[in-house]
Amino acid sequence: MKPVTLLLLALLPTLALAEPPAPAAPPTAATPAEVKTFDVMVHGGAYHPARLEVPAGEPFRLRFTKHDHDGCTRDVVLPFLGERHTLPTGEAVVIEVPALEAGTYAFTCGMNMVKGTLVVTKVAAGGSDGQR
Ligand SMILES: [Cu+2]
Repeated sequence: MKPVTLLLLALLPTLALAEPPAPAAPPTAATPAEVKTFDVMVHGGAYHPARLEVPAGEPFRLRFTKHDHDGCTRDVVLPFLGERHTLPTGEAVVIEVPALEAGTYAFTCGMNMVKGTLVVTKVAAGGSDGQR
């Protein structure tokens, strides 16, 4: 057997381990350093949920998955970020959101008809690894 073949065989288990795990589990408080992802489904011309509670002061991700086929919800607009994203049907679009101050932030469809709200709330005590 050639040394190259042996090297490839040796690498095989490593390659198998490199397979990323399926991102299925909901965010938990057990891993504070991890950036949380919040899912928003878009179907029936509405956001589900239309109101999300997210923690203040830490970056997070919004993951929009659109199932609608008509035009209304094609784009999602996030005025507080100054961003507009096109949502392809059946494909998750992840939007990185920087740490926000407590408050409510709106996101809408491209025509400002369908509305969603982010309720950004200060998280009470514990769990923060960013202490000085
Ligand atoms: Cu619309």
